[in-house]
Amino acid sequence: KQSWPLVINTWSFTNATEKAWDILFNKRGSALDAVEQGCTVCEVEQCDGTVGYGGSPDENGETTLDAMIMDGPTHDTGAVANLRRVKSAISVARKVMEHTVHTLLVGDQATQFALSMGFKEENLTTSVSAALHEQWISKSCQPNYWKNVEPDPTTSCGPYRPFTPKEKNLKQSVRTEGKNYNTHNHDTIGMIAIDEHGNMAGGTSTNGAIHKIPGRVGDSPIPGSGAYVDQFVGGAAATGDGDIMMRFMPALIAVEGMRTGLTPIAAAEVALGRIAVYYPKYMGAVIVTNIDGEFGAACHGFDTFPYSVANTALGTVTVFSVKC
Ligand code: SD4
Repeated sequence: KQSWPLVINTWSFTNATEKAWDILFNKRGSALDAVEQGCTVCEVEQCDGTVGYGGSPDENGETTLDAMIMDGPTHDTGAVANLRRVKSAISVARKVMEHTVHTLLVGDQATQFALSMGFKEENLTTSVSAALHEQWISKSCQPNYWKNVEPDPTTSCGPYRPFTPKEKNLKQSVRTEGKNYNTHNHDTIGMIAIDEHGNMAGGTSTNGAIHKIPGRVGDSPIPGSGAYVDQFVGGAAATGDGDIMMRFMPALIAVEGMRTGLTPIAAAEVALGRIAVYYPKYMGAVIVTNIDGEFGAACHGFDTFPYSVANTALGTVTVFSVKC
């Protein structure tokens, strides 16, 4: 039995879900519009400080944005990574999809494209992101090195310099052994929608990882990693430690799991389980729906993962949560 329309997104970003649901149900709009406008709500609200402007400053203190959108019926996809000085990342991604033959534009050139499409150039720094950057810079790691003391891998401090192999291992041990993982840097919005015609779309929007090396791109704008939809099977979207997750394309794996007959929940678990083989303590989550509108989620490396859903059976936006 089919349950259309439906929207599901990561975390309890219920205003985003609400917006998407209003488009799908009240306005009988398209899945693409629902995903774009739903994620836009989070860009405007700066959901958890990890979507939109004014969050996750890079080591230069700048906020840059990653986003993508994928259309089920055509498999058309648009994405931007490291988008600078433009707030509406997912809308720019949609323009890439609809007005170019490309899939992914990055950095300043993505900005130039956005400006050519009529988007406004704005400073994405706020007093909050400036303070985050200031705090980080002031906690320099350097004295530890001079005294030949191992840096605490869980301390985030700047400025960066290239890690030695030993330091890199120490850093990586956060993902393999799980020391004090920073739980508050992993709140990308990823959304999948199915409209009343059964058309599916998926998308993501994030400001990425805090204190990243400028130029770093996460999983969110990468098709198959941040999100993936197959009109004949289902869709999935991910959130979490993108530097690790993008090596495993969990959104694609979840959809392929459903193709082989797995339930959405089982497919989500398989996708995340692949990553845990290598990085037992990484943090991440996926939301999944099949094309019939059966949905579920899985998470790894933290306590509970809330996600938001609306469909006709629920009648309203409902927050579910899954134990990791
Ligand atoms: C990233 N997946 O860029 C994102 C992080 C995230 O809020 O979920 N952040 O790695």
